[in-house]
Amino acid sequence: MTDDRKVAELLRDMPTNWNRWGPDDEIGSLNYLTPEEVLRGIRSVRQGKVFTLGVVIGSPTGDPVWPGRSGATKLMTQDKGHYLSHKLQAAPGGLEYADDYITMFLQGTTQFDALGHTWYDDKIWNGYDAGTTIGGMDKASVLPIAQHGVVGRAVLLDIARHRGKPYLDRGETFGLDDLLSCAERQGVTIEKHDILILRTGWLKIFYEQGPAAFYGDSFNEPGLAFSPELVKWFHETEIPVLATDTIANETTVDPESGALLVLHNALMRNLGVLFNEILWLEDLAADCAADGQYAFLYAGSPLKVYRGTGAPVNPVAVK
Ligand code: UVW
Repeated sequence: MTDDRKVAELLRDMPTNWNRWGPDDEIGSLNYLTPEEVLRGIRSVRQGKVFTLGVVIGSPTGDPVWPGRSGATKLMTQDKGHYLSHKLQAAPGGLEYADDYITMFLQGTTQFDALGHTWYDDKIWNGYDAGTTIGGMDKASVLPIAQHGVVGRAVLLDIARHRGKPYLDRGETFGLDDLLSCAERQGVTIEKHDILILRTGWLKIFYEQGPAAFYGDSFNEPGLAFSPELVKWFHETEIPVLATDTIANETTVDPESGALLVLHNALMRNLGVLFNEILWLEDLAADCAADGQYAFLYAGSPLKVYRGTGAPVNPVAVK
């Protein structure tokens, strides 16, 4: 079998949600998050504690990004120096101001992938032709997700803590059994339509040990690994969103087949599950371990980028 057939073969008998919400759908499993589901999320709020889950953009530390992308560049177009060195006149009343701009990969920070972001067999989410991605995504871009907003009950599964380590190792994988045993140990029930947030601890390596330790000789993130049972469970549990503290939400290379990012296709392309990536989960996870509350309200929406393949977000968790 040629390499480019591997994913198609692996996923041949796997479920899809194509056409479940009609031939024009562009938000996939976000359809599960109805007003009733938002209220279910609100009912999970117990203490009023707020956690923001976005990473800092454009700091001197740099930004953790998928290989081939680069971190944000942030530049001042005007600051105090302009008034000092160019003898600019302050506006009437004494006003001076600072301005800046940023160039960045739209997926170069905490972000949502558009549903059409990855594909195989020339078809993206809902069966749209992959040609619709040329020159900007005509179909299943990040914009419809941004217009809808993402709000619901979320459950954090702290896989690293469950395995008794500060972070998972390079390429370390876990599967459905681990999700279920972790939930049981944490005393939390994963309910239908829950937003699933998985902590591996992996992002800490970038910030605590630096990019060289994070990328290593060959980039291979830890994370969920494909199995038919896992995909069927996502389908049956009708999970709308998968969020993690890794760049790609799944182990980079599937250990069984050697294929790249299989779950991007099995879950995102085929089931319409939204991928929210590169979350900062350390503070939230420490708090959940301390008070035992692993279910909470999640609210986030990517920026409204026209025809974008993804867009930054700073999600908020309210416990
Ligand atoms: C790729 O774009 C390959 O991955 P991600 O969705 O994690 O950004």
